[in-house]
Amino acid sequence: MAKSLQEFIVEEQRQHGGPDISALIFEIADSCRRIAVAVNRGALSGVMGYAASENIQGETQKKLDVITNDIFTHDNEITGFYAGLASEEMDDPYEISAGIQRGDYLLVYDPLDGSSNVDVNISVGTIFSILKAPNKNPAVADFLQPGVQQLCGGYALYGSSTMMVLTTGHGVNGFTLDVETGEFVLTNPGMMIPADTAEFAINMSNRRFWEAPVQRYVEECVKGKDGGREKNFNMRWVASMVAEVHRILCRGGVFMYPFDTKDPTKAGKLRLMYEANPMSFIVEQAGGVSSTGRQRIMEIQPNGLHQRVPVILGSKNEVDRVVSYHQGV
Ligand code: AHM
Ligand code: MG
Repeated sequence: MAKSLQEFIVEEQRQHGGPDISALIFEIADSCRRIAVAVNRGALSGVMGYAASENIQGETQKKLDVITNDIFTHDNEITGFYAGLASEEMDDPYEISAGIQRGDYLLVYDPLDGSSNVDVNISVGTIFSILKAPNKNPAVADFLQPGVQQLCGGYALYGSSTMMVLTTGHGVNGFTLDVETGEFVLTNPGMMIPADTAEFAINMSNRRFWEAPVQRYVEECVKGKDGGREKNFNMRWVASMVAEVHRILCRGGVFMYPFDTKDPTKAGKLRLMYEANPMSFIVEQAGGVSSTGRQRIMEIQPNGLHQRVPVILGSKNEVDRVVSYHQGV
């Protein structure tokens, strides 16, 4: 009989010890199950389109961004496990309401990643990261921990099926939601990213804004055997990081949202705390590599909750190649 998420996490905890975050993971999974329902109902709920608000990054929020943020925030707040919560969709950390017990952990999340895809019925996801809280009344600075300090990184993918993929530092495991029982079931144990790949993912429309090392790498991939590479490459771009990382976990690949000069005030598009760190934890635990091109992402000391970083992750040998092109540049 296939193992449920609950059974698996309890066993993993028993085997490896460390802080017991099993109950935190169950609640997150349950919240993602509820978000899956909201996402799957799609246009039936009348929640397609834009809300009349912008998030801290000046991006117009989709109605579902707001709804999923409310679900995830509320569900996890009331557990009493957290001293504070921080979301891509909220300017400042969310303060646990008076009357709710404050716990020992911090939760940071992007409740609906890839939300530009939601109106066109393409996969989206939730990304989350659990950190230890240094105190019960955390300030912004308490959230700014490098990715190596994460206790758990994970995502839920709302695709043709709903999946939950996570790591607590002991490998990466994937669970599929059985919609009939409401349970996540272990379907992809010990996920590993092959070291070699012939598939890359990047938003090619930004090409003129990239730095020379990424220009060089992508140029080589496009030329393939006609341009000095030993193989020809295929390209994919879903515009949902969760779907992109999931594909790479299933069959290898390299995903890049690199440094670009499109907006000189930003170093890239993706956010360190909500997107880059949890995904880097997963990718590294699956044998892959995750870098800005110049630095291991999980070693970056964050300087702000909504900080953006360049992201190059996936199959080891290809990411190593892109990183080597950055040397001395
Ligand atoms: P979001 O969190 O506002 O949805 O933005 C993050 C998403 C990633 O999932 C994806 O990799 C990227 O933005 C897509 O960007 P682009 O619109 O340039 O293709
Ligand atoms: Mg988002």
